This record gives sequence, structure tokens and C-alpha cells, in this order.
Amino acid sequence: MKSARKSSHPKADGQIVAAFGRSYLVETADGGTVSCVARGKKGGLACGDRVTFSATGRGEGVIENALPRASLLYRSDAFREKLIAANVTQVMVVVAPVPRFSEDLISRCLVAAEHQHLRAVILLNKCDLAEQARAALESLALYRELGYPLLTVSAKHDVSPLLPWLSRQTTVLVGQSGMGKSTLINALTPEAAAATAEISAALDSGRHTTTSARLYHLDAENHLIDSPGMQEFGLGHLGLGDLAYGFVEFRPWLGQCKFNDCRHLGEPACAVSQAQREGKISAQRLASYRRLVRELAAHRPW
Ligand SMILES: Nc1nc2c(ncn2[C@@H]2O[C@H](COP(=O)(O)OP(=O)(O)OP(=O)(O)O)[C@@H](O)[C@H]2O)c(=O)[nH]1
Ligand SMILES: [Mg+2]
Ligand SMILES: [Zn+2]
Repeated sequence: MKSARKSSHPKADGQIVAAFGRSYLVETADGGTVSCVARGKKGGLACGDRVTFSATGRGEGVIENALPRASLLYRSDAFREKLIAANVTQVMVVVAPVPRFSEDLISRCLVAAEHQHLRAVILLNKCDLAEQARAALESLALYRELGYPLLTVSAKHDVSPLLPWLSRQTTVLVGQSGMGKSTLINALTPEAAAATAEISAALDSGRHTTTSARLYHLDAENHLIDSPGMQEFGLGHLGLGDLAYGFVEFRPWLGQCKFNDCRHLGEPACAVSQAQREGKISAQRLASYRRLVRELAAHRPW
């Protein structure tokens, strides 16, 4: 006998391609989309999540559950978590010579990527602004020395140099507002360009600031997620050890400090501080790390 509580609506699998608060656009295997709400869940779902949903009407449905994630990129402050994207394989940190970018934010994005064991690359966009781009490249050389690929491109001219880097990846573009993430994605996928044009026409605001993450397909194997620009990137969900591990150049020194519980804030005989004094770790990166530790300590005294 059928259970009375069992839904009579047909169930199907899909992937969240856009998340707006508590409503989600779910893409089905045939490429169609269904507008869904989540049953009994307080958010907790992200663009890129694979879900099972029940169709409740034409083009509408209810998300029943989410499948386990391979990765989750998110940021958090003391009060809440902001899910950025699920199931990505690569994080592309987009910066540009104008407006000014924050190196602290780059490091935070890299720590979040390292924590999820995701490949991370840094992309300097707007290289058509040649003079400013040269200065930006100089300050970005540090990250190339750390082992992160540093790509340069102009979304307005030619995005083809990016293609080899996007191959067989689900890539999320993250970074501050105005760096050109959406312009890059629009240049790469006609689907995205069409969606942006639609939104701009609907809002008629002339502004193109992205307000929610959106997944697009380059082709069957390559996927891109556009995300809203961020000015802050809290990492309150990480532990102290995660923070230090997220700074790749610290790793050889971890476990070498005099005190087992060294936070590398200036304690005696700290191997990380010593490495910085010897020029093996940049002062700027150590300062970024210490800012993160202090933020953590302020919210979660230990
Ligand atoms: N000169 C130049 N301008 C560009 C380039 N790429 C983007 N822009 C401009 O930069 C501005 C911001 O671009 P967006 O693509 O909206 O930036 P975004 O990173 O998506 O911003 P948010 O959605 O707010 O996070 C727009 O005016 C673009 O036309 C480029 O390669 N060269
Ligand atoms: Mg955008
Ligand atoms: Zn130490």
C-alpha cells in the first residue's frame, strides 16, 4: 500500500544554476529549467548543488534533498555564512588594474580555495589598460612565485587565452565588484550574454552588478559560475590550523615552532616569523594571515 504522505509529484534530478535567497533555478538533464523552493530548509543550498526535486506545476518544483557535495566555497563573518558555489573544481580570482584591488582579499580567496583543495588561479583582467596593468602585474608576481598561475587577459578584446585553463573544470570567478567577472563570462558564453542582456533590460538600471551566483555551460564538460562581487571575505568558519595551511608558503615551517600551539603572531622562536625575517615569506602575506587570526580570535576566543 502507498504511504499517504508520499508525494504524488514526479521526482527528478537537477543542478542549481542560480540561487536567489530561498528560491532556486534548477536545470534538468534535458537543459530545461524549473523554478524551485526548498522544502523545510533554511537556505543552505548553493549554485552548483545537485538536487532531487518534485515537479509541482508547470516549470515549478520543490527541492526535496541535495546530493553530497564534492566541494563548497563559502565565506562567513561572525553572524552568517555566505555560500558562494558548490561542486566547483577551480577558483579563478579576478583582479583588474582599476578599480583598485585588495591583496588581502586575494589571499583570503586563496585560503578558502586551499581549504577545499581546489585549484586556484589569479586572473588579471583589463590588460588593455596597459600602463596600470604593468604596475598591477608587478605586485601580483608574488602569487606566481607561490605557485599560483597568473593569467592576463582583456575581456573586451580577447578571452581565448583563458580557454586552456577552463578545460574540464567547473570554474567559479570570484573577486571584488567591477573587476570584470561578468564581462569575462559574457565573452566566453553566448548563454551568459543573453541572460545579462535580459536582466539589464528588466531592471533598466544601466548597472550590471551581479547580485546572485549563476552557472553557465561553456560546453558539456566545462562550466563557469559568475558570482557577486565582494568587498569582504570572512573566514570565521576555519580553524587556526586551516588558516596557516591555507598560506601555502607557510607549510614547510608548520610544526617547527618552539610552542606546539604557536599562532605565529610573534611568539618566541616561531619558525614562520623566522622565515619571514629571512625573506622566505613576504611580510604582506604574514600580515594578512595575522589579520585573519585576530578576526578569528575576536569572534571565537580560545
Ligand atoms: N577596459 C576594460 N574594461 C573592462 C574589461 N572587462 C570589464 N570591463 C569593464 O569593467 C566594468 C565592470 O565589469 P563587470 O563585468 O560588471 O564586473 P564584475 O566583476 O562582474 O562586477 P560585479 O558583478 O559587481 O561583481 C564594466 O564597465 C566593464 O565594461 C576589460 O577587459 N577592459
Ligand atoms: Mg558581475
Ligand atoms: Zn609559529
